[in-house]
Amino acid sequence: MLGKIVIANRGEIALRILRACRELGIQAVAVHSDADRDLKHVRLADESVCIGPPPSKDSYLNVPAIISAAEVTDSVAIHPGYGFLSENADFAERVMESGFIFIGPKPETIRIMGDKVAAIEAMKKAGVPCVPGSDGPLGDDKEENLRIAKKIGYPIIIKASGGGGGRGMRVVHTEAALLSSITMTQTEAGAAFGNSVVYMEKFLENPRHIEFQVLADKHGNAIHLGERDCSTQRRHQKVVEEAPAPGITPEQRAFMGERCAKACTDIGYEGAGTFEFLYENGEFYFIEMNTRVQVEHPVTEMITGVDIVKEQLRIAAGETLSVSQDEIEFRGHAVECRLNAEDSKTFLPSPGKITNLHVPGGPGVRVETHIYNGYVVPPYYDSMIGKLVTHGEDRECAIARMRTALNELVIEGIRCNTELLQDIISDSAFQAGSQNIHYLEKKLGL
Ligand code: MV4
Repeated sequence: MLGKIVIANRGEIALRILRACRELGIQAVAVHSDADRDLKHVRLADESVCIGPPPSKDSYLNVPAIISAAEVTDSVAIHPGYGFLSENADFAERVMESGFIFIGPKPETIRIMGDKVAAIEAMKKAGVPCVPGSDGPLGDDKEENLRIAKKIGYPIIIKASGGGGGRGMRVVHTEAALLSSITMTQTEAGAAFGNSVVYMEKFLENPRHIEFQVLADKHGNAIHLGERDCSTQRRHQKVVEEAPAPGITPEQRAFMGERCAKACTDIGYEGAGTFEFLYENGEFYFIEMNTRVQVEHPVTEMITGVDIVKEQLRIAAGETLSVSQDEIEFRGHAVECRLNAEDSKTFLPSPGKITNLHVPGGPGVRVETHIYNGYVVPPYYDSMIGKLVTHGEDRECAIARMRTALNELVIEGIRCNTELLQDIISDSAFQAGSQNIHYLEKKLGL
């Protein structure tokens, strides 16, 4: 097993990674900004190193500072968590060149998945179903682009190859708007991502966002852990996630899961990963792959019993996966609510001191948070302060437990989005499991 690792992240995921280290007997180094001296995992870690002033660009994105921290503490590996440097291929490369293990896929794999045109091409080749589209980058031939769009059929969507997660996209409804839309998306993409390559896809009007979790080791073994439905989102920020996805049959799960696992072996994938799909009219269409552990990984852990972060650590250490596909059973249903330090109605961030905290409990309730009574939520970072996860024998039970858990939750001193979450969980449309990617924004009247 790994001797000592650096946790290059903050908040709840840093604590989650620390707990996995504890279970595996791995020593853990917390790296933190000046604003994060009082983080729970910093207190609990074996060692801690301050890597810079509060702004992320000077601390959690400060590559030399993070690598120095690994050097001075005699660490052997770096876990990037999610966000920050987790999907930065150059960072992964620098980590390896400095003699450390990057806990994640190979830099080349991260680079391919960061280039959406390359990712789609790799997935098509591996037999993963993709959205009908331009089969590669758009060129400058106007007639050709008009012909491609006509063949796909309007509406179409133009996406930046360097984008992803909702950045750099434009929907086009008519032929008249196509050429100027391509030019505008190329210009914006060049400015935002330093890459003006764009591609075209059929625009799906009312899809669900369903993603498959995979694990792959360095010995050619790859498995899937089923899917999650992450359709309940606002401005590309997920709010509630669940596993399994309502209405997906065991046959669909096995078929798509096996496609994803096979794609992993085909491309030599190593680590935990997520295949993102749009799901409409009974069909899955691949859009992107995430090469990191995701915020919503706990719902998958709850229904499979597999500890995804421990698997990441084992894979990085060169071990084989601790479970085979035959051993994976899907049990019950899990729901996750993201707790954000923000106003339920205005969504304005609400940093500050937590003056009173009561966390829920009981059967099937899991709380993933770094906050504690007296903790001051700093204003510099993402507003997510934790996650409430419930599990039950079926979806109704998981939802009932979530309602109770949200009711029990008391966070005073700052605003939290608890009311919004109660509203969603109590909504008949959500309870029916019929949510698509437009559900929440429509409900909020946006
Ligand atoms: C799409 C789409 C409809 N059709 N692609 C947005 C985030 C990025 N990951 C891909 N996105 C979309 N791609 C086609 N061909 C609609 C979206 C989309 C979306 C996707 C997932 C979750 C939330 C979303 C919200 C708006 C648009």
